[in-house]
Amino acid sequence: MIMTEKSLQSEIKKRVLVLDGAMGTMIQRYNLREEDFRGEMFASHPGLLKGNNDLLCLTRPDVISAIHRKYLEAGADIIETNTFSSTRVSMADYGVEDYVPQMNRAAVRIARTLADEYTAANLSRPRFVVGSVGPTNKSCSISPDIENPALRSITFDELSEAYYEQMVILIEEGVDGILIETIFDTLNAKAAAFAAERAMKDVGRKVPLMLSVTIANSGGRTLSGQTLEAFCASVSNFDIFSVGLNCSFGAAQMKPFIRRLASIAPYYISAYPNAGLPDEMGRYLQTPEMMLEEVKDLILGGMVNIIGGCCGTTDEHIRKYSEIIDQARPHVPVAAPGHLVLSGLDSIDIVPENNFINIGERCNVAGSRKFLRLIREKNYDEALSIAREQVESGAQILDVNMDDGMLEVRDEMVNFLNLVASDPDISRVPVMIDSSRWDVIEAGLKCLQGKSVVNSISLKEGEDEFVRKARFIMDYGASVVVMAFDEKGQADTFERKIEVCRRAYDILVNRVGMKPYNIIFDPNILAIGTGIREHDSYALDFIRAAEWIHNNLPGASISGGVSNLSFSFRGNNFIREALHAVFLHHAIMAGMNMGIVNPYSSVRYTDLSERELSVLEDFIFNRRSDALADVMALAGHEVNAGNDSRNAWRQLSVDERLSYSLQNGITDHIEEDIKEALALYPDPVQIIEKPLMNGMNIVGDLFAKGKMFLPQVVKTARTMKKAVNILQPYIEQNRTSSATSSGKVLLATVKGDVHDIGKNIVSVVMACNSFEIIDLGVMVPAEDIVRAAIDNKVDAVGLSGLITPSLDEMINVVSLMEAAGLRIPVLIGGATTSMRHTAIKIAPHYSGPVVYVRDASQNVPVLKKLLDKSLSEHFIREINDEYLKLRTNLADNSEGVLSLQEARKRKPDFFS
Ligand code: THG
Repeated sequence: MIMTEKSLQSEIKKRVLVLDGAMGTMIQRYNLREEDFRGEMFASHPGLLKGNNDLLCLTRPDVISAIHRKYLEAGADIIETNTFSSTRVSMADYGVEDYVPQMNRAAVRIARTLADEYTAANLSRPRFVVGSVGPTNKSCSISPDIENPALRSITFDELSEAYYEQMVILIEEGVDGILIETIFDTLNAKAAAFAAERAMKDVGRKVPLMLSVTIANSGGRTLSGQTLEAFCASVSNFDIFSVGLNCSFGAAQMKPFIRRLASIAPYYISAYPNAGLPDEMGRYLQTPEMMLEEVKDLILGGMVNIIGGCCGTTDEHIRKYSEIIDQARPHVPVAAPGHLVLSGLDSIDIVPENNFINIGERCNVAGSRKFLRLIREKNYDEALSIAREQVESGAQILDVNMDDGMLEVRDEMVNFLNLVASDPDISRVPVMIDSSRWDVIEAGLKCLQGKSVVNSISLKEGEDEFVRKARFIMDYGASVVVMAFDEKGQADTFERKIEVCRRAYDILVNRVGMKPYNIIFDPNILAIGTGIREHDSYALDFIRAAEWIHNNLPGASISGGVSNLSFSFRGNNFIREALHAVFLHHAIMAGMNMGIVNPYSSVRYTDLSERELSVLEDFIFNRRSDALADVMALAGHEVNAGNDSRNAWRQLSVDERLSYSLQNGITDHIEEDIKEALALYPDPVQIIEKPLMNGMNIVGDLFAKGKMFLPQVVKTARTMKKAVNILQPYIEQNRTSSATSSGKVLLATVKGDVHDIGKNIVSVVMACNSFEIIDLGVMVPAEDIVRAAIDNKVDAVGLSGLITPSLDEMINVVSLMEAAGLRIPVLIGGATTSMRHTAIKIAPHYSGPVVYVRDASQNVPVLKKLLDKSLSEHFIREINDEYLKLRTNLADNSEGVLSLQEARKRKPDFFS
């Protein structure tokens, strides 16, 4: 193996490097058949292997090698190994997971040989190989089941283990970098980056770590809902070489996001856009000339260091870049932020000198009787409402604590954090994992895609334990609350507090290598007014310690549990809140910049009278021994809870309220509102079809415009589900004896696609109209759909898909239905589907009716017409005429799809 002395690190300083284009687009051009994918190696492998592009490294290495060569010939400085899906997790779909090591090994060798050949031919122009690592088909932070938002199809550890297996081989075989790409879920990316760092350490060879995110819509968030700022905060612990964007957009649409990323991310910047936006057929039509026009700005504008191509790009596209690459101005990475940035879905800057940060204290089983009761009763909906209300009331971070002897603490933590993650109104803020149990903290860190806070560690069990935990927290990219505790116990006096904090700071910064801004000191807020004389100076000692830390331990934050201060005044909320307000006023002036607080507190410092202030300040500063008595005398004030504008929408009409709940995913009032609506609508189905669908349609529009992001949409769908569940008994009652089935319908999201929100709504609406629904779920292979359609003797099949590859898969499904002799109607729906694509690409492969359905509300009328003998003939003729018109407008319908005749020939064995 030729080892180029020149490394990615040194070359990138000199020029903008060209990354290759898409592998998939190029493979398609070979029109490979099932036999090509199988080769001799998998000749007798059960199940289809066509489409498993990575397998070609083993079965058609000549094809992969030829494609790499084309890109190198076209001027690519960096080629990617054909290993995007070469993990155990993704390969399990095809039953070839045990070949993962072999596949990765072969893939690197093919690419390495070629890159070295080109390097040897021109030593001044070294070529590099980066190991491609995709997101897999599973998500660590998005639930696969709409009814169970806490469910995950894979855990952080499982995924990270699978990545590790792949990466060890990539690194051993000599890649020049690891490219974690098409990141749609930051927790998946963290699992990958974590595995990469471990693999580099174990193999003993460090290579640049490159990340590339894919943005889900024009709102500029990832599919899992994070902003680019939030993403950068989440991965800031890793030693990253470059970060960038790929897929999802053409260069023109990508540009503003690249500019934003380049202005915040302290790394080299990469961009590899698609060949424009896909058309209704899912095709990328930008010619190399057109693409160059759009990419020009990125290359010449000083915005990137690495430029390449994603879906739809070929060697011709990449070749075009070389025309202008010599004039390129490489991006100069910005400086890393010198302060703490935490994130949930959004990011939050924590600058000790700036604003005070409120941390909500109420999701704590030890700090709220109500929260404890809800968790004990497993009433998670209402427990989540507590989280949501705190965020609405101004909590910027959420403290979550499940430490209770009667609870399965770790399970409850994981479950609750997963629930929080599925609610975008809550998960936009970072989480503070609060537990005295280390295993709970470890488990919690593996659930959160954002940059979180661990609460807490201390020197209680000595330095070794402290260092071990601190290292772990650093590896997982969190910041940490350090309590002023040591081997001798809790630091209660000023002197003890600063002694412990100084020592902890020294160990963390100088020995562990933690950035000072990741440290949040908590010098213990302890209760005053207990009647014990030694306690009287606790507030003052905290304030003095805060001032000392602020002046002597630069960069660190200072926090504390504010409500502890007033434990002695339990039962008198006015005194408690007034005491907190005055204490915070002074502590913040001294340097405290965060606090675990009750966000509902309504007493403000400025609301207090002079008399109240002087009494409370005397008490807090321990100025006179009789202050406590005066504080007690302040009792009797009424706290004005204040009915804020948050609930103004409750004044609207019941239709508007239902629609509002739907749009905002609020389930709290659904039950009462539906009860009210039932009195107004004679037929309960109409409540679904009118106010609820109305809300859903608004959601659909906002999503399409990029004004809502996926987790929000999932939440609204969940609300719909809940509403429908409440209505179900009324609907059934209403139907009584006339409850004959309108027909049996099979629904499925096709293979390769995990989206099911639309399908679930369709299912609900159809079920409400007396259709019997068999829902096969998501990622359903064509064979399973056909088999289930036959076994269940269904009257129609509905296929759903959100992403572009689903379009091809739908063709595959109807072809297989044709081969199996089925002629029942097929409904086509989902975000990327269109009437044109249905008419031109899908319908020709099936002799039965194939009907494009625009939205969820259309399925029932369409299906009623299709299944009604007196209407169907006319309706089908109408549709066929329309489709024929569309087809004759576009002669080209031959590329890469099976003809009807071919489809009939393709009878898989299980039909016989
Ligand atoms: N430092 C750090 N973490 C902490 C604390 C701290 N976590 C827990 C706690 N202390 C901070 N959280 C709370 C939460 C609630 C209350 C006090 C501190 C509280 N609860 C009411 C009570 O007990 O009277 C409960 C009333 C009810 O049941 O609703 O006061 O110091 N790092």
